[in-house]
Amino acid sequence: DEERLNAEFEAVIARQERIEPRDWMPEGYRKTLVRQIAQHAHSEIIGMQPEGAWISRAPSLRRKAILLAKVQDEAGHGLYLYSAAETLGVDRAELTRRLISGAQKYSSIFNYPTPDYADVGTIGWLVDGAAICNQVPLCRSSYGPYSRAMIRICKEESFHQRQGYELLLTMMRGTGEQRALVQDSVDRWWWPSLMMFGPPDADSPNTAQSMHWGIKRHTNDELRQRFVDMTVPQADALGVRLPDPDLAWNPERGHYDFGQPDWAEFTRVIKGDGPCNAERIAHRRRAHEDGAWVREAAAAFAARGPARAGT
Ligand code: FAQ
Repeated sequence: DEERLNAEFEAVIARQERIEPRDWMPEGYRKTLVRQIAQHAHSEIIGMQPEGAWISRAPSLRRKAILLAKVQDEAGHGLYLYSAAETLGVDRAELTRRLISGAQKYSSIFNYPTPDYADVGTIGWLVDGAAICNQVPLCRSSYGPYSRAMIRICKEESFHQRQGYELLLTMMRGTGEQRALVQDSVDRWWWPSLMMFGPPDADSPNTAQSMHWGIKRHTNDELRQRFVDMTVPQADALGVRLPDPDLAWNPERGHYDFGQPDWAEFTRVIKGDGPCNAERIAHRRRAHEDGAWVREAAAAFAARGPARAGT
């Protein structure tokens, strides 16, 4: 019977149709989706911290309003994604516990510090730029709730990317000191942005199976190349230098050649030993504990059930 169900599942995948929550699915497919969607949700929630730190110090009311809206969008993306994960039979509270205990990962990129306001612009330009590159193909992911969540998320991410680029353009039109801050920020974020796409294909244990299942549509290296090709002309227009001596147009390939990030650093960061891992998790844990009374009150209110209609 399982064989027949699996054959039906494989046929849906082969026809590029969607798997929905009530459809039969192999356990490995469910597990891979929970892992990827939860990691993605955690990234959005932890990703609020590096930029959130600048809300109270943004240089104008306009910049503060923009940043507040962006960070709020990220909270919304996290909630969307937790809801998508819940359709696979996992509990959101449990996912949060797994994040706080270190049992589940979040993107390496959010373990780097944001010492300058220019970092807000660079995160928008490079980090949201990389996120879009990675996530637009996920709008065609084989799992319905995930692919649909991605459509709205990508629209908002592309707005975030433009606001980051506009911020950097403004600073590049400013003083020499401002231009130097932008360059320094780009120097610090370039390599970590390339790491967002995951390890090289040869070292990526999940890519082949995830591509077969249509969860991922491109390999890590394909998307990293796409990001570099998209970003180099934007860097030229901005007037910043990307910190890679090997970066050069290759007319035969029709792509830019580029150097490799420090993969040993990547491994350290995803194992918990990056510059800000401890701080990010401690902050998330504190926020979770501080919010306990809100969850208790909400649960008590919900438990009153239909009676509350009369109140
Ligand atoms: N960081 O076999 P693969 C955002 C792990 S965007 C940490 O290649 P896979 C928006 C991987 O989980 C950022 N861990 O894995 C925003 C696996 O470990 P595991 C979030 C990483 O899944 C912008 C192991 O390494 N976006 O938040 C990373 O096939 C600005 C082996 O790797 C997404 O999550 C990494 N960079 O491919 C918010 C997109 N790379 O779980 C605020 C959806 C790999 O077996 C501000 N996810 N690992 O223990 C994906 O597309 C995929 O999961 C990849 C990894 C491509 C990230």
